[in-house]
Amino acid sequence: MRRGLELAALGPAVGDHARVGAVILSPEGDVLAEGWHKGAGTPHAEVDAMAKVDPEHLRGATAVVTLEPCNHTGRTGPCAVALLEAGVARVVYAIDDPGADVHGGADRLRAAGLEVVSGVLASEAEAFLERWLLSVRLGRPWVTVKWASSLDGRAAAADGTSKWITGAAARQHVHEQRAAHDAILVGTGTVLADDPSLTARGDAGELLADQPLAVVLGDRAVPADAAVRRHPRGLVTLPGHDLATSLGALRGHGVHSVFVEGGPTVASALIAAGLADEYLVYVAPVLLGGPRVALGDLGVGSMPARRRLDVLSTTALGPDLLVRARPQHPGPPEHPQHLDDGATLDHHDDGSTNDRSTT
Ligand code: AOF
Ligand code: ZN
Repeated sequence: MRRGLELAALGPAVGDHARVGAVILSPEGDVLAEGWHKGAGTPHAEVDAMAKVDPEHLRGATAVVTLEPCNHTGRTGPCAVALLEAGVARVVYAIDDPGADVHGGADRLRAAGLEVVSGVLASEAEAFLERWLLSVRLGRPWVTVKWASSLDGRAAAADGTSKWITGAAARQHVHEQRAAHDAILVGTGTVLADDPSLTARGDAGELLADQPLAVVLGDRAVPADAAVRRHPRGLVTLPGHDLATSLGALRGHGVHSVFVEGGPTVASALIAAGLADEYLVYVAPVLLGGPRVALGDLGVGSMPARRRLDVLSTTALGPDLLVRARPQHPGPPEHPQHLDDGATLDHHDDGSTNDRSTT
């Protein structure tokens, strides 16, 4: 299974597909073949692996797969049937397929008399596929919110200029993150103020191989001559005010992960709605002061309602610092509290309360 996860990682990191790996073993435990899924419309991992084995050697073999074999006819046929017809005796997989139309492969195989084992390296497989799994389970893409700010949390100087707060290393890191998501999203305010191209570029300004889809959120029109209209992957505009619905609409474009690059209005609205899954904050050793803060109102009226994050890593990028963090409690706040609530106590998951207002 560990090898299966390595194979899965050979598949494209972005795109409308799950990255899956498979290893076929003989009854004696020898590796007969390896396979992995290479992107939407190509053979699934177990079928890719089986195609490399002489059919007579598949009889009685074991298939080790990082995701439950599918049970549906999508862009390819059901893997459960392919395994059955090949005469495979045993299937070992890591995690269940969360897809409503796709799952059920394990039950089908068991019903046909195969030995089926699930849950092997499940937490590793879950972590490896976390963006795709969240997207299928919640019906909206994984959302990474990024901003760059001064040490005092400002995203621009008083006149609105923000080029550049962070240095070249941080900005290059941002471009790599753009390429590692299916889409890049900004609000119409950012399009009108900055005219961004929303492409992923290398050191010399060249386009990287993976380009995120450009997405603009908001009701104001994107000007006809806006740079984003010349985006190599094309532009999707999302009007309307229901953020979850707007994000959900991106699934129809094959988007499982979104990189949100501003501005403060869009980022704050997504965070306030509990729709931010990860934060990438690039902090520069400069002070800007003034009114142009990186985030606006999050509905945090008083300390008990503060959004707690876990820091996953801090990385020096030249003179700047990248903080990668995630919400401690994903989703919208259960009990939003405002200043006029008069509440001063923290509520913990275990039901206990204590005053932590000074921490
Ligand atoms: C597997 N093995 O290697 C992968 C699976 O449109 P399709 O036919 O490519 O089906 C896509 C769905 O199949 C995808 O959403 C996920 O649920 C599953 N992916 N299943 O048995 C694989 N990549
Ligand atoms: Zn399949």
